[in-house]
Amino acid sequence: MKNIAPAIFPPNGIGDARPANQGVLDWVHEIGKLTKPENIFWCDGSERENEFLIAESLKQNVLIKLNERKVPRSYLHRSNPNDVARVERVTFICTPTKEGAGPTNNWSEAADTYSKLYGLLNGAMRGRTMFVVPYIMGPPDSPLTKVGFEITDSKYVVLSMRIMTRMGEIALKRLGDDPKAEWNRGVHSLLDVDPDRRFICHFPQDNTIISVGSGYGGNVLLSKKCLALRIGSYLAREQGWMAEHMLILGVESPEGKKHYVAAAFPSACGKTNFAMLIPPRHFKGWKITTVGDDIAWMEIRDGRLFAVNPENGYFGVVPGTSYKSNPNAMRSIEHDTLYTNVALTDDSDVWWEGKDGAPPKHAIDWRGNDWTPDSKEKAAHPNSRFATPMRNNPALDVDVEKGEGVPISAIIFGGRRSDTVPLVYQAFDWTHGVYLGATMASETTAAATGAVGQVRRDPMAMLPFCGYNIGDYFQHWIDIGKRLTNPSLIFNVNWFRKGTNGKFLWPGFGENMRVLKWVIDRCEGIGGALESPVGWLPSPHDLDLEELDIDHKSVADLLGVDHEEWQKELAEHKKFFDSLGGVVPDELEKQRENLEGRLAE
Ligand code: OXD
Ligand code: MN
Repeated sequence: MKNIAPAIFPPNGIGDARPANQGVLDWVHEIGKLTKPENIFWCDGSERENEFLIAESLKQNVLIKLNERKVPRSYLHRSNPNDVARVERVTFICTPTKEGAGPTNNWSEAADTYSKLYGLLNGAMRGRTMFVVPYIMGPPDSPLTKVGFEITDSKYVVLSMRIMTRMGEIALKRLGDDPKAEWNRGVHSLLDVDPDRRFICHFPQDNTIISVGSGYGGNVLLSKKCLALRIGSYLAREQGWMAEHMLILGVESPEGKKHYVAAAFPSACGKTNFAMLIPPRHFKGWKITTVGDDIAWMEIRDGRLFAVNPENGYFGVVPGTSYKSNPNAMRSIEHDTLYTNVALTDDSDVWWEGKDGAPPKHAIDWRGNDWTPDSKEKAAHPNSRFATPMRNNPALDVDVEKGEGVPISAIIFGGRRSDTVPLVYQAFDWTHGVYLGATMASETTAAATGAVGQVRRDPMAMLPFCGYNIGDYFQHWIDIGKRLTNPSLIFNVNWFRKGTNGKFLWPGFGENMRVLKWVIDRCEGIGGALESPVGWLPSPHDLDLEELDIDHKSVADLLGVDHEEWQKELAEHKKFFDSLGGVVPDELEKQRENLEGRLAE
């Protein structure tokens, strides 16, 4: 196998932070014996270690240094062109039985898969350095916080993990030396980045992840989708909490009254933009703050949901990000940022489609080829990414490190739908809200490989991330509701509805504040609404549309519930539930019948 990650040799004092926990030492020894690396590098997350790893990565062309004046302390990484997005086809939940993984996951039997993967890992790190990355997910003093270890042969992974998680000493401290303590085992090897030898496998019953053959973020930063969502959702059900694909934001009124909202949108549907929203001028004095942009871990306290963001950074989609679409994201990625697969300008700045200003006359595209505005290819890959520490975000919420989390007043589901689904509506109650989440659908994006723009059901935006049987996951949601005496209100939004001319009806971005304001009004018990077959709908007067350039017809179209479209939608709900082969809880089947009844009235 070609050695695409040659070993590095740290000076004394770097790479030797061996933990005291015997369970970890035994596991690292076992994986070392299997993968046969040149040496083992125990990461401590320090600045000195980071500088050393960056210097070595520059030497090995894993990173390109960007213009220090324009984007200080920032770097560009190019992944293999065959490896640019999450690959759901080769992502497996490896429970002992197929039923454990359920109808929506690829399943592969646990014991067989371990043997196959151990076969691939045998000698896989020869001539390479094996890095051991300790990290925690969650604020340091949260009861929800989990410890993970990722073994990897990729320097890019180590550098990214340092941004995306709280890495190093802090994890060793949290773990302590109890060999029976709970911690996640993650093994990653690039192998030779061959799509035919690429597998992302989860063993929830063993709290273990093995990912081989990829170097792309979502497949290899094992803290994120693999631990915080797939394994996390499994642990959450066992332990009575929730791990969700949700942003968390704070909304503060001019009077200083604050609510927190969690929102689940599928990948690349604007979670980062929503989490960093800047209200339009009309909403003077209102403030939006970010707790998280992708993942929420929630537990019940005093009959309410409280949420923490388990991550420490943002791994966001770059194209389309501009001072117009998301000024806070732009400020966040102006420095200390690790870019992947964007274009490089002649003065070592970064560029992507949708960035402010004119395109450069010449650049090097994401594959490393010359690019000009006349080129047919995109300069930046549509799924090119930034990894940036959350402390870079000017709108970071003050309570982001709070161990007990923030109370969630409202949960919002949403997807990309050109038709049928109104701009916003509210569920009648928690179980109806679970139905809205369970039947959510969205047009597919570039975040995963495969066709773009096809409507697929994506329950709670968790289709690619639920680590167990989706029927049990729905039931878990229903059961959580039964334990809540002060449940979050549940809403559905759709920023992407189009008019008959094929154009978006709603301006989106900062103007989404108008929808958020209605959500908050409903939480405060002051927002008006009309009862419709699909849920509580705002009338045009209930939304604050002042100083917005939008005509009556567009507003009516945005808020309309078209019976013919909804009959089709209902049939799709039934088709989806039926496709799950009998795992859908009766309470949700009943919700579907109720909707059918309301539409027939
Ligand atoms: C992500 C995704 O990277 O959902 O957040 O794909
Ligand atoms: Mn995501």
